[in-house]
Amino acid sequence: MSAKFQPFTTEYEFDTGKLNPEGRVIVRKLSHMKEMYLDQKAVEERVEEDPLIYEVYNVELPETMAHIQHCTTILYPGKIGNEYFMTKGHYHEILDRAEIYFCLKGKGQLIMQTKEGDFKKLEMVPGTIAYVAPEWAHRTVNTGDEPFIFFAAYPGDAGHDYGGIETEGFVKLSVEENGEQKLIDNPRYQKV
Ligand code: S6P
Ligand code: ZN
Repeated sequence: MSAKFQPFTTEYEFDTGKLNPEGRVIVRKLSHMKEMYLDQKAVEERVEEDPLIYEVYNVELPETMAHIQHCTTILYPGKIGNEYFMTKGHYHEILDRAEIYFCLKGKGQLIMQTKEGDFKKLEMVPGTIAYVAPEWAHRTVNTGDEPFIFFAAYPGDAGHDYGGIETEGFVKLSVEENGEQKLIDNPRYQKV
């Protein structure tokens, strides 16, 4: 048999959004991202319960440019204070690596920003394919009342840079006000 990396398939489970085999699973609860929500009083009230915010099911592949990483994210519905459940968000460690998101279930937003402070929001519903262009940090937000599930594919060597986002946050926050979804300026955002 050839020494080449062998082709293979992974099964997407339509009812749960998980992969089979599950691969490398990342589980993020509120306690893993406490500082990222604006309303720190609401965080303190919920942190003992420690709600599950999202899970990522990653097909395991070498982290080299030759490969295409792919995974599903299941982002659960809920809010901390009036801020919707969201992913941490990141730049790619190699900044100019792009990514494709394909929404499979539920509804949400893909919010993005550049290091220069540009901001962009895309609405995602089942069937939406979103292109995260090179150099844009990306975070997803569940604005619905069921799990928001999407598939992602990106270059194998992209890596994840959470550092900047953890300290500066995103330009805008996605919140519910009087039963309506709104984007508000993030008072903690500081352009680096
Ligand atoms: C990876 C891709 C997604 C996210 C996942 C969780 O480049 O963008 O798979 O990793 O949605 O988000 P985060 O910001 O916690 O990695
Ligand atoms: Zn990414």
